[in-house]
Amino acid sequence: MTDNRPRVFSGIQPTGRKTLGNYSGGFRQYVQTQEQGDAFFCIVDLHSITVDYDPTELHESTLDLAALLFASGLDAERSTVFCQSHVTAHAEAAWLLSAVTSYGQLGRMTQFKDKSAGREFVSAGLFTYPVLMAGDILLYQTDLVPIGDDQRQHLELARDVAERFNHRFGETFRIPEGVFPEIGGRIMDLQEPTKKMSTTLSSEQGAVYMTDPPDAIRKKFKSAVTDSEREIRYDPDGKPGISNLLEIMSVATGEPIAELERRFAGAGYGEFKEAVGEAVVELLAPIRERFEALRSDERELQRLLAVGAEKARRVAEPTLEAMYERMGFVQVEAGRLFGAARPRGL
Ligand code: LTN
Repeated sequence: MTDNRPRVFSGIQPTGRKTLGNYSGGFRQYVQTQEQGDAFFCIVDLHSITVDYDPTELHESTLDLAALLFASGLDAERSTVFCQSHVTAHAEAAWLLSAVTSYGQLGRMTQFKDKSAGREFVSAGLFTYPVLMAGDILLYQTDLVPIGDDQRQHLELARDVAERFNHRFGETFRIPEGVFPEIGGRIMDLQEPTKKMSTTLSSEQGAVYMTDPPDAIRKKFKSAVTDSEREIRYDPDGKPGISNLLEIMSVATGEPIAELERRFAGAGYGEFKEAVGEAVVELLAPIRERFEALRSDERELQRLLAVGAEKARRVAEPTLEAMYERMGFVQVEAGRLFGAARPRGL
């Protein structure tokens, strides 16, 4: 049986506590796309070593993220959820693709410039990060990549790399397209609504975390910063605080913003903020419960990740094989073995 659904791939970094912004602009899309396509969600642990990190934290955050992805509704039967480091093809593809990646283009990546600015130590990995990401996407013959706006430039580089490879070595890769969230892609900080809600930059009160307990969520919305003009109307430039809350409420309940404006016309800010808080509690409480259950069952998490890795290898390996062959490497056996037992040196 052939599968004509589009192939979907996205990567998520196992670092930092995931916020409501990550849910709204990421996890929510993943769960939706799982219904529409043959979807792969990769915990990109190899990307996380490109900046200063702590091995114990990486270990814990990787399991946290896996549990959170399943808790948010990704289904191991329908989607492939796996760790990048479990599929060695990723690291190999990155090296091969570095041959068709321009040094100049890597130097123009705004994320690299931002993350390296003023640092005493900048790893080579931070510079080649987009090559690893291109490999992630291209190994799976991906059609669609759900990502945030901040990843546009990296996706563009992946497309350039694919085209250059295809041109130089023969048609090997599909050219992927980005899918960007229409609503909820920019959830703002509750205390500083002109700044994006961020794991690293937001204050504890400014960010809502996906695993915050209900009372913490209620408190954060109660103290959310609003605007001086007392009217509940969507106007991100003039009324960033209220607009952000409207957007959050729309994400949480699925109701269009226009409808919410009507529903809360004439309501006070206090009442509105409380309603938004309740909606978010309702959204996140079941996710948190599933997260706690799964996170405390490490054996089950490991099993799910092993299933994902095996499925991912079967899809990635043939692409990697074709890359080696077309680039002129000597093949010693028809086909290579799947999995950890595959000897490369023979
Ligand atoms: N760079 C991305 C994470 C990422 C990714 C990918 C996203 C790594 N590989 C492949 C989509 C496809 C980020 O920081 N959000």
